[in-house]
Amino acid sequence: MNLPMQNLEQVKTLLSKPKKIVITAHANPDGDAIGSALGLYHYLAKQGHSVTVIMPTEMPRYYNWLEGFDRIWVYYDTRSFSQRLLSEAEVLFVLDYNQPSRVEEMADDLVASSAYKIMIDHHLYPDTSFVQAMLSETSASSACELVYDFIGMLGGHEEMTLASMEAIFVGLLTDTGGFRYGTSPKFFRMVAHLMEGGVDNNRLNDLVFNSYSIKRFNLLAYSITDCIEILEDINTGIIILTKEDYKRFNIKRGDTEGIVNFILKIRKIKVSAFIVERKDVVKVSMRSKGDFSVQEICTKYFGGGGHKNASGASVRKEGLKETVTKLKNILYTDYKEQLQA
Ligand SMILES: [Mn+2]
Repeated sequence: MNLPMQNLEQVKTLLSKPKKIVITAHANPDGDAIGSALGLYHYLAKQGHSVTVIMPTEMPRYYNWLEGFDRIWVYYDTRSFSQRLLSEAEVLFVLDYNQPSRVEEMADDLVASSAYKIMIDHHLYPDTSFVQAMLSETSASSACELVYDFIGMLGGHEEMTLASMEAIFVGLLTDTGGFRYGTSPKFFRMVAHLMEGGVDNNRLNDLVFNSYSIKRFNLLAYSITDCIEILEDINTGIIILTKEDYKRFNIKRGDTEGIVNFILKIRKIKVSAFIVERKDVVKVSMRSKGDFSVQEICTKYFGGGGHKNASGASVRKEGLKETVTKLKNILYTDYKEQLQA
């Protein structure tokens, strides 16, 4: 099954000759952002294009085994070089995000680039004003699934290299929590094709899920022991980390990825929140089970966004304590019945 893509014919014509291409994904890149970027990178490079990947902010080191990881530029560290790449690009990919604000300080240079911009994403409410072509499907498991579909639309499934397939497999693994959420028969057909192409599911599972550093493991243990508050009456769990925790554990971007999911392992818990205090921002990430939409809460009350069962927001107005209190008030006032049902 091929999803419809806006302006596909235009994109095909454009990519029929070698182009200068820049691939971008969202700030604080996760497995899906990195996987979709590298999956597409390896495919397009093999087609003869000159391709570079730029991430807005620091990359979590635990994906450094992926082929091409060391060739990714971080805008934050290489600003003038990245600016030049963005302005000279003829084609620019927007992967796993759909608003310029999701690339933080890179947003102005991204929007200003005269490149033909192609969005491939699975989040709600795409901003269509800054792209010329779009493959946006909220029912897709991941941006990686859509990049796989996109490569198929270009007729390239049989030409994918193992490096490309492995990168895409990583995003499929991480955005579905190890093939548990958001899957479909079509999803598993894609998994089957990637495995037939040589992807080792066991090896990648270990690399992705069983590869905590001791520091990260200790931080997880501390978070779920000392920093958790369980609101049993509304089936909600909240983990809160302060600036001091960040210093004490020398927490780097990526170290906290996935902690919010652990709260959902508790029976009956419907909603989890992970709230951390950083330099001048409080970050909220939320998860939910079933029909409860944390996307509604993050969008309506905290100016964030995401998916129904996985959303987040950056809060700049309120501090850590105020944010926690605000969230509890919202849950008890507007959602109590739904959470107790
Ligand atoms: Mn994603």
